[in-house]
Amino acid sequence: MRILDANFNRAREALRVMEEAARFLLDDETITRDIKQLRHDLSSVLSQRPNLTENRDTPGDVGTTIQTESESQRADVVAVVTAACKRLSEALRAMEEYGKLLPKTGGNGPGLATRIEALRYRGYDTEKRLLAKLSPMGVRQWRLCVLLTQSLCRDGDWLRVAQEAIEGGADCLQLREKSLDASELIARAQQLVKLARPRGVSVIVNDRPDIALASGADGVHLGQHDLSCSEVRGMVGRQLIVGVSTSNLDQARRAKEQGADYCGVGPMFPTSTKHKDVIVGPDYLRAFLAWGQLPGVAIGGITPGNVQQLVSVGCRGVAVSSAVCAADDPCALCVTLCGTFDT
Ligand code: TZP
Ligand code: MG
Repeated sequence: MRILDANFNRAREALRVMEEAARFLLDDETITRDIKQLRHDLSSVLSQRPNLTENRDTPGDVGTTIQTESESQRADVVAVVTAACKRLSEALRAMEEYGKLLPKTGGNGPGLATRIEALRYRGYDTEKRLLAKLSPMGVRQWRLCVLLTQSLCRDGDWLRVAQEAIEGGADCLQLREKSLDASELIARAQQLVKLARPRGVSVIVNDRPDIALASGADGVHLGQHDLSCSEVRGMVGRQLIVGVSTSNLDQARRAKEQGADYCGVGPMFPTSTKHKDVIVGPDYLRAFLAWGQLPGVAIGGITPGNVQQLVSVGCRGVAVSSAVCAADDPCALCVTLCGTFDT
C-alpha cells in the first residue's frame, strides 16, 4: 500500500507538471483538458482504495533524501516536461505491477492493475502530443534553407524551385514575399507545407507569425525591424520556431534572451536581394560560432563559389535566395551547396 500511495502521488504530481505546460506554455485547451481528465480518472481509480494513505510513513521513508544530480537541474522547459512524462509512466507502471497483488474489490469490473494500464496508455498518447507541440520539430541545425521569392525565380515558378530545392537536399524553405496579400501568402505557405512536411523539410514564413500559424508552417523569421522576438513569443508561445536576423553578437544575444530558436547570421557577402549598408562577412560568422548558443544559418550573397569560405570557418548551415531561385538548375545548385558540408 505504501508503494501504491507513493506512486499515486508521483503520478498526480507528474500530471500537474504536464498540465501546467499545456495550459501556460502552449495555451492548448484540448491537451490541458485531457491531462486534467487523466488526473481525475486516476483519482477515481484510487478512490476504490480509501485506506491508501493509512500506511503512509514519510519520515520513515528511506528514499526521500536520495537525489541525483540530474534531478536538481534541467536545461529547459522541454526537459522539465520530458522528465514529468517519464515520471508519470514509471509511476503508473509501478502501480500496475504492484496492483496485481491486490485482491479485487468492487464487483465485476476490471481490477486496479487493468484500469491503471489503460491510464498508462492514455499517458503515452498525451506525452507524445504534448512533447510534439512543445518542441516544434524544426528546432535543429539546417544545412540549406532556401528563401523563395517569386520575382527571383526563373519564369516566376517558385513552386518548381521549392520542389527542386527539396530534391537537391534543402532541409528548410522560407517563404519570403514582401508585397503579397495575406490570402495569397497563406495559400503559398499551405502549398509549401503540403510539399515539405512529408519530406521532413521545415517551412518558415518571413515576417508574418499570423500567416505562419494559420498555414500550419513550422516557424517565422523576423528581421531587426519586424515585430520583436519577445512580442512574437508572447503571441505564439512555443507553437512556432522563431528565427531572428542578426549582424552582430549583441543582436544574437538579444535574440536569445527574447526566446529565439535560431539566428540568421549575415550578410556574409554583397547581395542585391536585400539592401545592406554593411557586409559583416565571415568574421561575424566566426564570432557567432565561437559564442555557440543558438543554431545559425549564414546568409547574404552565398553561392557555390564562396560557400567554401564559410565552411572553412566552421559554418554548419546557409540560407540562400537568388543563387538558387535564379539558377537554371536549382536542384543541381542545391546539391552542390549541400555537398560542400560533406567534404
Ligand atoms: N538577409 C540578409 S542578406 C539577405 C537577407 C534576406 C539576402 C539573402 O539573399 P541572397 O540572394 O542569397 O543574397
Ligand atoms: Mg523581415
